[in-house]
Amino acid sequence: MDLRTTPGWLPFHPGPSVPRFRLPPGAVDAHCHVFGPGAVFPYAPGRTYTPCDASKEQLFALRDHLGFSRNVIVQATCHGVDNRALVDALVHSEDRARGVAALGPDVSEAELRAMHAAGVRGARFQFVRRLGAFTPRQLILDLAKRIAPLGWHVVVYFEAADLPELRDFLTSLPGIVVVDHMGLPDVTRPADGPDFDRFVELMREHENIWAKVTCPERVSAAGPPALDGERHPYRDVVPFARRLVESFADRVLWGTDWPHPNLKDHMPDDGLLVDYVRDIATTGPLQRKLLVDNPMRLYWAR
Ligand code: 0GY
Repeated sequence: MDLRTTPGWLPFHPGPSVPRFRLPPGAVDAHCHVFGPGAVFPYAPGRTYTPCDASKEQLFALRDHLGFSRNVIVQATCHGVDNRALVDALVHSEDRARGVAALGPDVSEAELRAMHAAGVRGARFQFVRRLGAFTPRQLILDLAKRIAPLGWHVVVYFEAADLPELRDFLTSLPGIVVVDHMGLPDVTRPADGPDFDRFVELMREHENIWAKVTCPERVSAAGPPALDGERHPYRDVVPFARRLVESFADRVLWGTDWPHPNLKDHMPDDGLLVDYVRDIATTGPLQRKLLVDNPMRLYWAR
């Protein structure tokens, strides 16, 4: 297999700083990935990008460096519906990682049960055009019904402009539905304006919908954070994440998104990203819910 990365690929930060924010004991990095290594776990033939390898050992070292206790590893599209790299990371995590898999139409009950035993607790479906074909909606509904008895939830990844069209479908899904990266809001619009209100209303009206208040580095319109020593990065994204954390304290999750696939203009310092959490969850109780209680309830209690 050709393992050359996509042209212009930015490798993850080689030496993340030590965060100034001390994470609460038991904190979970609830959104991160493993890539390959491609020589062992080949990337999917139909992928839209080839990343640099990002191994489980590197992920677990980052976990320890940043002060997290656990990871939730999310299947990225470059591995398609071949979840072997994910499952390998889970079974070598000493029960310190759970997973979100990608499922195809042919997945068997035995495969679902084996993934559950390894630590998978959710299935992810993406609606972001640049990442390739979408799973047909009827198939997602069928799969959502099949995974519900295992106590799994559905994770969806879409862009804010597509929410009006997706809304009826999303609200028809059974069980908990977790939205990646706050539904990728346009942060050049106001956090209390009609666009983001749409997302907030979706969560207000549907108590089964959760949000990951993740990925300021992807959502920010301001570009790389200034290295001013204050360590308050991605200020333009803060009001969006903070609004969700304060409105839905029991239904929000946070994670690094390491190794940050497909970023174009800069690669974040993961230590600085952890400091970002202080600005979106500003009290100890909110921080504990976001980083410990919510992910533990969703991923380790079932
Ligand atoms: C992308 C690619 C993927 C996902 C993420 O933030 C993410 O979870 O980056 C993917 O699944 O391939 O460019 O957003």
